[in-house]
Amino acid sequence: MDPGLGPGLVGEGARWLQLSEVAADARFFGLGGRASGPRLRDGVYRLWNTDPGGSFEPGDDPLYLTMPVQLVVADAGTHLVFHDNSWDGTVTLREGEEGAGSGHDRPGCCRTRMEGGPLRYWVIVGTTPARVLNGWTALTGAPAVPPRWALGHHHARWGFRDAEEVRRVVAGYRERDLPLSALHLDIDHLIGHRVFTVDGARFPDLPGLAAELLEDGVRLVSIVDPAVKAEPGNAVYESGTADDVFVRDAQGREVRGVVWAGESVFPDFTDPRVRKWWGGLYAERLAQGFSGVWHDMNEPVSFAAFGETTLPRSARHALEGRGGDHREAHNVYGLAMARAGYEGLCELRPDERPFLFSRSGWAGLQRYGGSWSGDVATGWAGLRASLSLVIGLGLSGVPYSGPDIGGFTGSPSPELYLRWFQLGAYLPLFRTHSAISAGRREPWEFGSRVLEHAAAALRERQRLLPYFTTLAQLAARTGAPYVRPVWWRTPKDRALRDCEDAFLLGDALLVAPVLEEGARRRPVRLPRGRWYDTVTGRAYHGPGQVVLDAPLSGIPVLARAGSVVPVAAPGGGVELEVWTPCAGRKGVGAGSLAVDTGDGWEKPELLRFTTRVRDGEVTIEREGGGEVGYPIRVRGEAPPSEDRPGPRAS
Ligand code: NBV
Repeated sequence: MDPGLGPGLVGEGARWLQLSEVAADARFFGLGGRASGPRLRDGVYRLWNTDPGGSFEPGDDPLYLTMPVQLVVADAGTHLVFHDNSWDGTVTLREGEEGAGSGHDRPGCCRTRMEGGPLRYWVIVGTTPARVLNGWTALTGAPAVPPRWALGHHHARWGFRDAEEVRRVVAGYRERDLPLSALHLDIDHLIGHRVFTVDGARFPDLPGLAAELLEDGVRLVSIVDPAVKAEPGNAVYESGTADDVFVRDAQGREVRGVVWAGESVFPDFTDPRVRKWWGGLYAERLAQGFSGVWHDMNEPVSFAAFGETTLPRSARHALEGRGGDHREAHNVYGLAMARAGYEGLCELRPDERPFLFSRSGWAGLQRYGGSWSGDVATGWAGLRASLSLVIGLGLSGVPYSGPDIGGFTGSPSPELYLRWFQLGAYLPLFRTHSAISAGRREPWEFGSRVLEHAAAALRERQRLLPYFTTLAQLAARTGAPYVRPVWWRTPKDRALRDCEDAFLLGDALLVAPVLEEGARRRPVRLPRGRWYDTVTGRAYHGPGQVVLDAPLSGIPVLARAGSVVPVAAPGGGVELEVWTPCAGRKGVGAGSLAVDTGDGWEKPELLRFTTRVRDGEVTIEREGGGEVGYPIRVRGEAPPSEDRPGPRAS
C-alpha cells in the first residue's frame, strides 16, 4: 500500500483501485475459500478462480472459489464489504498496529484493485457477526438445505475400477457396522471421461447397483464436469451444437480446450437458455440412479502446457443477455453451472431437495449447494488448510463444505488420517476422498486402533445428526454457518479473534481438532462462560485457555453450559441433551430443534427451548409454551452454587 495514499478511489482507465482503512485492532476474514486462514494476514489475495493443479498447501493462493467479500471484525463492530464485480482483481490486506496506549495506532488497510467492471459495492454493518452474515444472505440468498442423508458420512475415490469394487467398499462399511450415507463415483465411471455417460462394461447395471445400495441406506453421487467432448456421435455434444450452447470466440468459432475426455467445448452457463438445456441433461443422471451431484473442474479448467489453464479471456459469454467476455464471466462460471444443475434437478425431481456441491463458485453459491476443499495435499499442513477453508467459506456465506479426509494425494500416516477423520466428523460435508494415484481412505485400511477410533467418530456423527439437520435449517433461516469461528458470539475477545485451530459447531459445541503430529494434549481457548468437556463432564470457565487431553480416541469437544443439543436417542427418535446451565438469573441457556420433515420442501417447525437451574434442578421449557415433547438427558458437572463460577481457565 502506498503510504501516501489515504482511503479513497483511484481510476486507471478501465481499472480501479479502492483503498480503505480499518481500525488498528481489526482482523480480516472471508474472500471465499483460502488455504491460509481463516484470519487473512498481510498479503495479496487474488480474485480469480483457479485450479492450483495437482494439489495445494496453505501457501497456495488463489484457489477454486474466490469471492470479493470480506468480513472485518474489530472491537468497534463487525462489517462486511462486497465488491460486486466478478472481474479479476486483488485484495491487498495489511493489519493495523496498536500503539500500546501511546495514541499512535496505525490503522489497518485494504486495497482492492479490479481489472475492470463496475465500482459497485455493498457494506453491511452490524453489531455482531451473526447480524452481518444475516444481512449477507438476505442480499445473496439463503443457503440450500441439503437432504438429511447428505449430512451423514460420504465415501469417494477417484479410481473405483468397477461395480464390484463399489460393492466391496460398501460391504466393508456394512460388515464393520460403520454408518455410510453416500458413495461418490468419479470420472472413471464414464465412457472415456465423457460427461453424462456410463461405462457399461465396468458398471453394467448402474440403476440396479444404485437400488441395491439404497437398500443399505447408501446413495450414489455423481461427478459432473462442465466440459463436453467435441466429437461427432457424442450425444451431448450433438445436442449442444444443435442448440448453440457452447462458448464461442469473437469470430463466432467454438472455443475448444482440452480436459479429461480430450478436445472439448464449454457450455455458456451465463445464458439462461443454456442453463435450461444443461439442467435437462441431469435426467440421465437421475435415471442412472444417482441421488446427488458433485461439480468439478468448473473454474473452468482447460489443460494447457503453458499459460493459464482456463478459457481465453477473449471468449464470449451471454452474461444474462448483456454480452461480454471471459474476463467478466470466469469467476461466475461455476456459480452459473451450479444454478443450471440445481434448477434442473428441482424441475426433474420436484419432490426432493437437490444435493449439489461444487468446486468453484462465487457470491451466492449457497443458494444452489455447497463446496469442498478440492485437492488438498496430504500432510499436517493440509489438515490445517482444510479447516481454514471451511471456516472461510462459511464466513463468505457458503456454510456447507468439508475437506477430502486424509488429503487428496499420497498416503497419510494412520495418525494423520485419524485426526483428519475426527475433524471431518464435525464438519458439514463429512467425506473421505483421494486421487487415483493415492492410497486408500477406508477407515479399516489404517489398522485396528484407527478403525476403532474412526468408528467412534462415525457413531458420534450419527448421534449428532439431529443437531446437524437443525444447523442446516438455522443456516437457511439466518445465514449463520454450522461451523463458526470461536469469536462468533464474542468478537471483542481479541485472543479469540486470533485463534484458528478450533471452531464452534452451532452455538452449543466447541470443537478443538488435533492439527499437530504426536499431540495428545492441546491448549483450547475458551470464549466466556462455562464449558463442559463432553467426555468427562468436567466444567471449565472462560474466557481463558485450558489444556485438555486429546488422546487418539477423540479430540476435545466442549459444550456450552445451558445449551440444548438434539441428538439421536439410543432407542431411536430424538432426545435433548441438556448441558447443565449456570446457576442464577444469568444462567438461562437455550437451543433449537428443527423437526425432521424428510427430504422434500416442507418447512420444518423450529422448536426453541430454554433451560435454567431452579432450586438445584435443571429445568427445560419450550418457548411459546406446550410440552417439551422429547426425552431429556442432563449432562455436565452439577452447577456450583450461585455466582461461584467454578474452576477458571488461565
Ligand atoms: O475427477 C478427478 C479429480 C477429483 O477426484 C477431485 O476431487 C477434483 O478436485 N478432479 C479434481 C480432477 C483431477 C485433478 C488432478
